[in-house]
Amino acid sequence: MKNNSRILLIYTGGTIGMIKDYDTGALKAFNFDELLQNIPELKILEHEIETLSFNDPIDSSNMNPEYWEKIAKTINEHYDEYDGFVVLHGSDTMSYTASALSFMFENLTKPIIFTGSQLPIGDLRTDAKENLITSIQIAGLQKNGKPVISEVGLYFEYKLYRANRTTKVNAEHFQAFASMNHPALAESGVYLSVNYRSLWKPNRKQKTKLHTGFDDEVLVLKMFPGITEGTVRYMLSKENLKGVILETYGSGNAPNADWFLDILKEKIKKGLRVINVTQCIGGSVTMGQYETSVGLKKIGVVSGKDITTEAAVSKLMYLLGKDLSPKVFKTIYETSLRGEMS
Ligand code: ASN
Repeated sequence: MKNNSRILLIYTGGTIGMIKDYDTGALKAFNFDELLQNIPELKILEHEIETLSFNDPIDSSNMNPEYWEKIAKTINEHYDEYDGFVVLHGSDTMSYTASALSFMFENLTKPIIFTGSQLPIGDLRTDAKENLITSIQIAGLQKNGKPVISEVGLYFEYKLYRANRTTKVNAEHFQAFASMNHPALAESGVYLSVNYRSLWKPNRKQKTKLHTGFDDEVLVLKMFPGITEGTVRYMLSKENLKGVILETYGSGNAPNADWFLDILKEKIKKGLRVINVTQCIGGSVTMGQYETSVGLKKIGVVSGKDITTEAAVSKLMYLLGKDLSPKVFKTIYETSLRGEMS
């Protein structure tokens, strides 16, 4: 018997729908209809599934904010017609896109589940079928007539995560993603077990609102021992640069040499927004814990707390698009908007 969940399956590209190009031997995106023919199981699922494919499926390395907006607008246009959305996406930049969508949708009341695979769906050993079928089931989960998941999730290899907490951590393992600072939202075994306590609680009285107009004048500056004054100055002097994710060591530490702090101070004074995010995949920035982060705090660097770099980039683009004063920007950035920080 069919239950009432209607799911829109959106195909953007990625390994899941790729096939080998016999000339070059490389994997390239292929047609969505062929992809669907490889999953006859879709027809026997209890949910009603409709599909929509982007005209030119892409490897997710070619993703960008314009494309994020396309995905978000597609979902927004069909928001009232479906109970849940599943987005098929390459795994390489899935955490970035899914994080971006989490910021684009304020007061989301339905699931948007991102998934993909490490092996194409046509491959005998593929992980694509389980990822896709369980993602659809998760998107269709209802309790008391309401969706169980009301946030942007990422499902991969038996685990559903809050998307803006994830990072791709392995290029070969089927378990390609990790969420170090937030527990899995659900686990799939013989039963689908939902971790209700870790879910985002939506405010269903508020209307869902789509935010677009991200500002991409940003860069990620990863600290490494030996980085020179010239390099830092050159990067931060880029014309029109508005925001920087400073990937620091450990709990938010960076060189406390005068030249380094002086450049940052000068740029922050001129309006550059600088966010401190740790290079570690788990744990949090705590500015002031070590002498090597006291200076950053003093000059007005914003704390990314335990946000991932992926979520930090899209949160920065999102808030830069809002034209906020430096003070308001700092307060909002340091607040968890969609469960992206603890
Ligand atoms: N290169 C692929 C992509 O991100 C990787 C994958 O999907 N596993 O599109």
